[in-house]
Amino acid sequence: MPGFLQSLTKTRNVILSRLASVLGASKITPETWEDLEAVLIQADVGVETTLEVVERLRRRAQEERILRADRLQDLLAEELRALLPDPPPLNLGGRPLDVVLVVGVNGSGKTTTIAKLAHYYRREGRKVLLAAADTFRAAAIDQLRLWAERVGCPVVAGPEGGDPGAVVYDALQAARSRGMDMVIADTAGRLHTQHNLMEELRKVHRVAGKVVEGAPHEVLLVLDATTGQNALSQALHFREAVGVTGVVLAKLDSTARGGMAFAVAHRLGLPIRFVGTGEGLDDLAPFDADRFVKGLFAP
Ligand SMILES: Nc1nc2c(ncn2[C@@H]2O[C@H](COP(=O)(O)OP(=O)(O)OP(=O)(O)O)[C@@H](O)[C@H]2O)c(=O)[nH]1
Ligand SMILES: [Mg+2]
Repeated sequence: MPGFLQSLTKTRNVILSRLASVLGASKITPETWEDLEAVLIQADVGVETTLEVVERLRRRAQEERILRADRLQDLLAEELRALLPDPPPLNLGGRPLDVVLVVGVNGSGKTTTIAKLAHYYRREGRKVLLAAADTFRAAAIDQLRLWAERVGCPVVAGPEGGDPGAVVYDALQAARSRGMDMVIADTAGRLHTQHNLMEELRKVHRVAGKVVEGAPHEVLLVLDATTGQNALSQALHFREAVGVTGVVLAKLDSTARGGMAFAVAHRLGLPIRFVGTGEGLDDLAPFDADRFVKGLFAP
């Protein structure tokens, strides 16, 4: 999937250009560590995670008697890779109806991601139905309908301003009676500080569980990668409110802050499942930790 490596271009450019000067052929000095910290922080790995990584690297260099800075790049790649644990497979498949709830703040990329996911799973032979549970604006419902037309899958929507729980309820019933095997539900963007909206999300979650056992089987939080570290506190709150099971990192192609993936995985303990690599239907790639880390250092 060329899109995946390509989407790392901006982040890679920040890391590589600076890393080249830090890890030249010179001897390791105390400044090497400081400079390395600066590179990682600039790529939005986050201060805490950066300090941890560089400290581990420093210790390893000492133990393994590494004196030259140019030998650090491989070690750095190993330490970064270790921040991305390999998660179990997505909790999808093996049941009559899978339910995926998609959540996130305003404009993070939810609706676009849902269209991409529907396209992705339809190609895998799944029968996907979309639930337009973002009832906030009529435009949101129209946007999902337009995407669904392009993807070629049905949508269940309710009236503008209606109850999103009711939309999800109807969508799940419809999916059953129409023999669909996957429902992906769009939700309105909300801030974690909007308590009533977070409560509404909990309700949608509960409704899904009443209609289909164990639903939602995945709750995907769409984070806008261009917001870097700011996405972390959002993620914490969504995780608390609705038990997020995984992250989609949207807009990875538009940012040099791709390092935030490490902080998300490491500090939140949430697996990154997909990355958004552009605005089109095909611009979604399953997250691959090995390729992600390698892709940071070489195109
Ligand atoms: N470059 C790029 N743009 C993206 C990606 N994903 C989404 N976008 C763009 O981000 C903008 C917002 O996307 P939406 O899908 O409408 O976001 P949303 O979270 O549904 O927004 P609300 O429903 O208003 O909360 C759109 O212009 C998308 O084209 C991506 O992976 N890469
Ligand atoms: Mg939307």
